[in-house]
Amino acid sequence: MTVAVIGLGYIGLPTAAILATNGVDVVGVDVSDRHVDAVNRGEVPFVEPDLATHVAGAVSQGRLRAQKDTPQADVYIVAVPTPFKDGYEADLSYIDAATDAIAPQLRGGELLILESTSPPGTTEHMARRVMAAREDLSLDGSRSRPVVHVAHCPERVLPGRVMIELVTNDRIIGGLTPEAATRARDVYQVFCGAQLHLTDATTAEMAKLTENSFRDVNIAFANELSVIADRLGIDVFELIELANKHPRVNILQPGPGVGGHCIAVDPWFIVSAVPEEARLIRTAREVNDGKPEVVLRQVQERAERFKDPVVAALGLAFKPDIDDLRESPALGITTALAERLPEASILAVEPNIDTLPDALADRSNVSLTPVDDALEKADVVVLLVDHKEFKNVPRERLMEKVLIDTRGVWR
Ligand code: SAJ
Repeated sequence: MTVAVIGLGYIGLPTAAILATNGVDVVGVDVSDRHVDAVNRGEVPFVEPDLATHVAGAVSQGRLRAQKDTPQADVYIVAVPTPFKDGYEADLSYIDAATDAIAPQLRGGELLILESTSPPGTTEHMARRVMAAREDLSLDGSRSRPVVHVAHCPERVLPGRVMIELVTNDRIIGGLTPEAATRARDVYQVFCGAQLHLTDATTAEMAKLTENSFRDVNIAFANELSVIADRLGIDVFELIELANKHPRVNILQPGPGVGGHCIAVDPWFIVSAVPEEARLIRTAREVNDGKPEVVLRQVQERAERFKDPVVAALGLAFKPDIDDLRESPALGITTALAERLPEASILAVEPNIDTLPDALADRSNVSLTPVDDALEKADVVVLLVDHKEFKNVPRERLMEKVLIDTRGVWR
């Protein structure tokens, strides 16, 4: 079996590597020279624990190579981005480009798996595109034409734990036909030690979007509680801790907003598909997207009590103990503080990076500062990310500071 993995990003490369280290011949395809060259050297172009060992091993065994052209293969796994187009609709152009490159390579008998998180109906859209390009083929053997099997198997691994969760997470496999689902199961069985659940393609697409929407709605509940608790003058973290003592209550944690490229994005694909019906999911998105403004106002209001205030913003990443700043509410809040408080010095503390991102680098009132210095100098301290370095700060260092702890780590 030869597998071509299209897109060597956060999901495609780990999938390619784990197939290869389990004895499958894998060709990785990517539009980026940097990614292709790095993989062929046995290197990884981004940070993910244990991935580098898998890639280096697979390349040195001759099981994994990367290139820019789409080859002939028995199985194609498409793992390309699905960002927003205008508004909140998904941009399917990367999926379309991958599909158009695969279509001419097909001979009949191949399996085409879409892994990218996608709005309902995308797998069918992809199959229709293949059929439009290749009228000599079919999806089910009709009119005696050779079959191309098409399935959707969404990724559900947590960044930072990808190499573990690829093996330990159950997977949902949706076939356009039952045979497509069965064939896809055989592929994932190569490396996945958990259960593989078969269904149709649209249910699989919705399952993925539903998982992330569930988390988003539950974080929105916690974020709304944080605003309510503030108004009532009580501690939201204590409130949630106490409510969670009930055997059937399990509230998530509030924060400065929801970041990353999954939970803040995927629910909109449901809202765009069924805007009338998806009322709670839309509201949850709005609540979470509104939380950075709540934090900003709290900081602004307190900083304005000082002349030339020094504000320490602890954390820029979208979640703890990673260097990923994409869609990060902490980064957004720090940038807006620099803009709204031109007289203030903003000390940005992010132990996981060496240089400030572009959004902050040009601002004369922002500097990347070690945590100790920032705590020494600051009048106002806003904790935005629960990095381990901040949890360990001795409490006496925080005395006489104005504190805004959005994650409840210093309670
Ligand atoms: N967050 C809170 N409060 C919480 C939990 C999270 O404010 O109680 C915030 C985080 O700080 C962060 C955001 O939510 O800003 C998202 O972080 P996360 O750790 O919940 O999730 P992601 O985006 O890293 O990964 C999610 C996972 N989905 C679910 O847990 C349902 C992962 O399994 C998916 O594979 C991934 O999205 C994806 O690629 O879709």
